[in-house]
Amino acid sequence: MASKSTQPKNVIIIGHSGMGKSSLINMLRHPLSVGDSPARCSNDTVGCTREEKAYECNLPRPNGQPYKVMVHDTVGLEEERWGFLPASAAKKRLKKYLKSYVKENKLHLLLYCMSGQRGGQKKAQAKNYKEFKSVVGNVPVVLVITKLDLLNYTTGSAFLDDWWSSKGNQRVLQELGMESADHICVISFPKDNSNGTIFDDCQARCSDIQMLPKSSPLRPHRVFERHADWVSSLAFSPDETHIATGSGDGTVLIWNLQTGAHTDIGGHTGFIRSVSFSPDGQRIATGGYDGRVCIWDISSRTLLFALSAEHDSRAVSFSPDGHQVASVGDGSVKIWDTTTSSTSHSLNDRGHWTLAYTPDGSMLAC
Ligand SMILES: Nc1nc2c(ncn2[C@@H]2O[C@H](COP(=O)(O)OP(=O)(O)OP(=O)(O)O)[C@@H](O)[C@H]2O)c(=O)[nH]1
Ligand SMILES: [Mg+2]
Repeated sequence: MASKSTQPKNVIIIGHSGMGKSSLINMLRHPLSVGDSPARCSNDTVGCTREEKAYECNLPRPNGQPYKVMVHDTVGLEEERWGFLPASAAKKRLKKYLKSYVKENKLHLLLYCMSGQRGGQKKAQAKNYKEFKSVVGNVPVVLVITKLDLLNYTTGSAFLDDWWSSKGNQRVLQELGMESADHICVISFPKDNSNGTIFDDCQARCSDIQMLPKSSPLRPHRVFERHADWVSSLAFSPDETHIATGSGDGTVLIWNLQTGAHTDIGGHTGFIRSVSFSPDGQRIATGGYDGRVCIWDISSRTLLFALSAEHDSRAVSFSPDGHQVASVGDGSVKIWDTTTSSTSHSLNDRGHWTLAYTPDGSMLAC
């Protein structure tokens, strides 16, 4: 049985040189664990970060349990002419780096870092932004606006959001095509680099960034399209490698989550309302509006039993030990023995729409 993925999520930070990408990483990793060194930051106009590097961040969850995220620092774009990497080379290098993660489906969030101070650079930013957004496809991109302390606003953290909304920057960025899944305005000084009250207020922003990898919009991992009618039921296989779908078109398909390939295992003469894997993942039970509950052997695609439910089956479920299958529908509840296919329990009752076994299989709720 395949185990659940425990791989940490990957967040990659990109942006023009000197925008505060490395500083942002230091902020996220504060306080550093003993033996860890911070990402190198510099005021120097020569690009500071010279190679990509992933930093492990243990970000807090609302429930207090930290979760691990790999935050990747990258080389800066558009260094001045005295930088160490020409703009086109930096772009090429960064695209290659991003593609290697996108290809493996291992990029979860892209942070595009830009300074709120340099108003005149928005067009250049927009050009790069759109280019990189197209490289990452449907991975969510979040804009991180840094260096807002350098603007002549009054103190207090409220001015950070002010930059985005009241100052009209959101509209300008949108007009330039910089659509993002979210945005965040920060001062990205490392925490031990005190900058008075503004800085203290703005440290709170750190937690907003920390939450981004968790709260970013859902995106489809894979889209499966084949059924000729709606998908009316679905279930993951116990080892999480396959998904079964039942449809209004009467077919049951089993999809390989990795490759996207599907197997048609058969079906019903009408709407399929429910599918359930056996605990060992070898069989699948299906319930349909043709009044049948079917048990299929998945690897050989054979119908093991077609059981007469005497109701339009609305929900089916294997028991946790796999020895029983239960079905509910209009007017009755039925339970069969899955080795003999004989009815082990039957109850005429009002109609039911759903059912569930307790984990030890001793009770059935419907
Ligand atoms: N005033 C101010 N300075 C900042 C802020 N964030 C970063 N800096 C400073 O800006 C300089 C550049 O920051 P880095 O984090 O090295 O920038 P970078 O984007 O990693 O730069 P490259 O590695 O060259 O691409 C450093 O001196 C930082 O201390 C901020 O929010 N406000
Ligand atoms: Mg850097």
